[in-house]
Amino acid sequence: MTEPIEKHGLCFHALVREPGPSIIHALSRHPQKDSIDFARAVNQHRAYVQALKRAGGNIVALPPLEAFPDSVFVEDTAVVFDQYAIACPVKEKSRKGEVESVVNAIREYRPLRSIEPPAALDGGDVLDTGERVFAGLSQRTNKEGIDALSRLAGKPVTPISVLKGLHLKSGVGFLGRNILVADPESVDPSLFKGFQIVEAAAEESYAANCLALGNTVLMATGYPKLKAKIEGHGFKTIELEMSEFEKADGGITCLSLIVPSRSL
Ligand code: CIR
Repeated sequence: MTEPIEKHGLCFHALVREPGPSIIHALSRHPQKDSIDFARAVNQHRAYVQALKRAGGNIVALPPLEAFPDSVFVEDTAVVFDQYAIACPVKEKSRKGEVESVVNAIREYRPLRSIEPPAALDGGDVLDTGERVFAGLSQRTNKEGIDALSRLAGKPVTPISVLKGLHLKSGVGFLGRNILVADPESVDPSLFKGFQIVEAAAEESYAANCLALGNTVLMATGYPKLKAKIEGHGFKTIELEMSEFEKADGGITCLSLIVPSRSL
């Protein structure tokens, strides 16, 4: 394995789930959804897990759930805050059955709360910047879901209309130090008051979904302009092949649930 980048050692758990062969049937509106390659997806997922390890993560690997084609996208099933985690009322019928096994694993690290339908909330719509949470009003998350999140979050929750893409985090990533990466076609950057915005160019919008772990940013490979901008802010980047997950409408953050820990 490549040497760890983060010198301070382990500082978070990362829940992941390797894709099963059924990933070829994942929900998607991507034009190439019918060419998802299972073997390539597994290899890309393994490289992703290695990157999480390099960034200092302790990997919690859940077994593949063949009955659930989208179950590799664990991020959508729960939201993890410092004091507790929330089991998400996911809207898509074919994904509801993913939630139980993820929250059973999270129970180990955080007490659990839940939000009930008709509220709908996917973890991919929850962007936690520490003091403030932004929540996407999207194809998957409704006003009731955001209201319920606001009651539980213990910090201000700002609704943001998602103009393009599946989830809020499809178009916005939080790097830390008050810096956001954003695709201005997916969200109105002026809504993120007080934040410095690193804009993704239109042809690089897919890479706006990136995952900052300390000073290391995991991002999709092949987006040189955004990579240079992120590195210009002092971050290290790890580029990852994401083609098979992109065809399934998923991005970098979708593949893990990060549970910060001080006790490791
Ligand atoms: C879905 O449509 O639910 C999956 N194919 C993709 C989920 C991506 N998750 C995310 O953006 N957080």
